[in-house]
Amino acid sequence: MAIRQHFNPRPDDLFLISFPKSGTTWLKALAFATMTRTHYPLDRHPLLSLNPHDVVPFMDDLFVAGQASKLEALPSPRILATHMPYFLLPDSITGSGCRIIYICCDPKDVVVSLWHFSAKASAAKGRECFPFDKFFEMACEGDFPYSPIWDHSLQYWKESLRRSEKVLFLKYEEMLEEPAANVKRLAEFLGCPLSEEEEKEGVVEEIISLCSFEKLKSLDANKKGSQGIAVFKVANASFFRKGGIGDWRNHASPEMAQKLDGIVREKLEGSGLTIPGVEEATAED
Ligand code: PAP
Repeated sequence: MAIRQHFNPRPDDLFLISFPKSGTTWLKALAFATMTRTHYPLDRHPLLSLNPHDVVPFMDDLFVAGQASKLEALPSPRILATHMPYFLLPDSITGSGCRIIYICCDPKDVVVSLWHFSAKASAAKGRECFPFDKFFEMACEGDFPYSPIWDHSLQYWKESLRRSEKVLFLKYEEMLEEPAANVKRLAEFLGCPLSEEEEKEGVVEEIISLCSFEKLKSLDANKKGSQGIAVFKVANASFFRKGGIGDWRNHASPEMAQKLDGIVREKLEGSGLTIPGVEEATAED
């Protein structure tokens, strides 16, 4: 992979990493808004006219598109994203001491979100989409790009325990529940903590509001246009489908949910990592 050989990290690079459909777009918006809050007034912020994926690029996409030089042209500190599992990250990144923020999400919701996303992409190419049950089964088998989901999260979890000052591990569900606490945590990790004055002025709430699902979904920049390269182009609007948690209940049977939860629980056992929404074992399990 070209990226493994040719990517040149800078010491102040920040990497936003996730399994696809785990809250990537939201994390990009929040990290970018938090980091640039003193550069732009939040009511005239670039996120009002650009999609979060425009302001925080996927570095692997740029390599695949032969546009790696765009990464070199970005001013420091760069915020870059990837879905790569930890073991595939270039050694130049893992050995560099660069900061990483990882976000995870209940795998059941991830599968639903990914299924809708894939269905749209298939429809756009005139192809048929996998039936949901089959797609769900593939997730249980770990038969997806970047999979298995649990291994992806577990590797970054372990790294966050080993190097907590460099790797911050976030959970989508906790961010929805306590956005203010998580924005403050993000700001501290980014080295730009919110001052008392900013807190009094309501900057935290402004960041949350600017990056909220409803706000971003309503913007022209996210209703129109697309992301990706050549045949892999996807509409910006498809990154703002439903938002929130628990949509798996509208797609998967309780038995399917129990199966995936069971696999995830077993794989995470003893690691200390728990994922909100992954149910505790019941007596029948
Ligand atoms: P990606 O990995 O392809 O970039 P990602 O952004 O992780 O996708 O999408 C995951 C979910 O985040 C989507 O869920 P859904 O399909 O169940 O609707 C998406 O709606 C949701 N999402 C996007 N933006 C936000 C936001 N600002 N706040 C909360 N959730 C969001």
